[in-house]
Amino acid sequence: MDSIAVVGGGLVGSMAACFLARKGYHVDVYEMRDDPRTQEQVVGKSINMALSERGRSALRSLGLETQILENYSIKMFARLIHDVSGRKRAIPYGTNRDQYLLSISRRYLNELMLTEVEKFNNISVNFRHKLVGANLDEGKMTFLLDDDKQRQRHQKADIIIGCDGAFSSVRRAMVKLIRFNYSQQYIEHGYIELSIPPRAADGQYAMEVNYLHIWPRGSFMMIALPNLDHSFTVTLFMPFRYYESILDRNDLLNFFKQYFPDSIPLIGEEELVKVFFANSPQPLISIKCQPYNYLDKVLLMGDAAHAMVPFFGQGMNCGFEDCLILDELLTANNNNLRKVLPVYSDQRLGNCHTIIDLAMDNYVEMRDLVNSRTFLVRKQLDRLLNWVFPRHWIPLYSMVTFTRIPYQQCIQDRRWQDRVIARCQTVSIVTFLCTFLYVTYRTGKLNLLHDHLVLNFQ
Ligand code: FAD
Ligand code: EGU
Repeated sequence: MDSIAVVGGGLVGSMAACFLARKGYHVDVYEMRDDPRTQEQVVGKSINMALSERGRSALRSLGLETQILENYSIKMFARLIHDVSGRKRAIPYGTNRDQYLLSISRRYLNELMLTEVEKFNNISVNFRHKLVGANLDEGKMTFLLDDDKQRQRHQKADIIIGCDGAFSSVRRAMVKLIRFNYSQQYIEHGYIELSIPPRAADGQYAMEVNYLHIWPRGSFMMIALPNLDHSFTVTLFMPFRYYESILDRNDLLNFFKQYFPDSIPLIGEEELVKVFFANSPQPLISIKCQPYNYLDKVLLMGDAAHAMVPFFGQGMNCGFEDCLILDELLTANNNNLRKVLPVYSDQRLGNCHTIIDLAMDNYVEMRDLVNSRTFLVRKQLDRLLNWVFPRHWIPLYSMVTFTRIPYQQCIQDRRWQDRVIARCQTVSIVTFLCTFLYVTYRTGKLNLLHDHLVLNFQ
């Protein structure tokens, strides 16, 4: 059987390794960082994230869903929108309590996956291995072991799976070999993570727990997800030029007093100032590439294949679904991975490009309309129609978040819904105008109109 190298032991790499090992393949995982379980705090990436159906179904397939659901995540049944005056409004994700997102710690999930990886005796994990070069035709890889000593290690595999994130080295090696398409886009916004600690008085959550908290402010926004330790992780998304205009403690506190006043006592003035100025805003990038395979030798999965902006909460979910789809294709193709690679790429490309676009649409929508009426009206209209036609009218975010309907099909359904709404609008406007004209004509209030019509008909 072919030997497999998985480059990147993040969320998607460790999950891919489990699925492939379950099929009987021997898998070597190479991860440039140290084992997170031996470390104090993992810096950088967001601390908690929203897990939904696509990610859950992959975890379910590995038998990991139940423990996450019961012990290691927090259900978020609705968004809780905070306005500038501190008023809060809930908009549920579903019509009853059956639809919710799970807030889960990135670190916990990563450690859970690595512990799962270790249960397979046909997987070996190599930490502190940074891929620095590869000959993809021969399956040869060069790893940097120790940053100081420049120690290198050469390894070989029949098939290489690149799960090494948005700045993938495996992907870089593919660019030169085939007609590889690539595009990337940094958005104007960067993010900073803050924290709302448990309430000092009783150690309880300082805000309503089972919600995704949102502070939409038009050109920028803040969101907060609950953690198991009774804290919340708050993420501020804002254009870089705004960050650049906040230079000192005064600027920052004035800014928060103006736009997020209710959050100041929750975060704590001192902590807010400390954390804000100790961290620089992180960029957000969206990446599309094509194809995902190199012949029958290499495959890109997760962010390495499709980095997206986080405004649909789908990056990890999509990466987990990648693993499940590869597994399903293997089952359907006699577990012949070489044969499956190009099939996977063809099948997955359109769907991934669609969710990358949808995430960017949400970014634009968030930037331009979250505050405005149209967004809320459409959300409520969707809810109403979904309540009336639960099986036939599923809002776009529901299809994306709570089903495994391929992303491409989700937007086809959405286009159909948009057409229905547009037609209803036309019909109601026309009906309204006709009624208006008829009534004014009959009541004779508009004699001018009467005369005009009579004259014209004679
Ligand atoms: P990564 O998590 O980036 O892992 C890649 C791994 O490869 C890392 O461990 C890295 O050390 C390793 N690596 C990199 N280069 C090399 C190399 N050369 N050699 C060896 N190893 C290497 N998604 C959701 O589904 N829900 C959310 O709520 C959500 N919120 C988000 C919020 C923010 C602010 C951001 C930025 C992202 C969010 N995402 C969310 C997206 C999610 O974080 C990513 O989609 C997910 O982490 C991708 O996993 P990955 O394993 O493909 O890549
Ligand atoms: C951003 C950062 C709320 C986790 C889009 C909703 C997100 C998440 C939304 C992050 C928003 C925005 C949707 C889901 C989800 C909402 C969604 C965004 C999880 C339109 C940890 N977004 N996110 N839309 O509807 O469909 O609640 O970092 F703030 S889950 Cl920007 Cl459904």
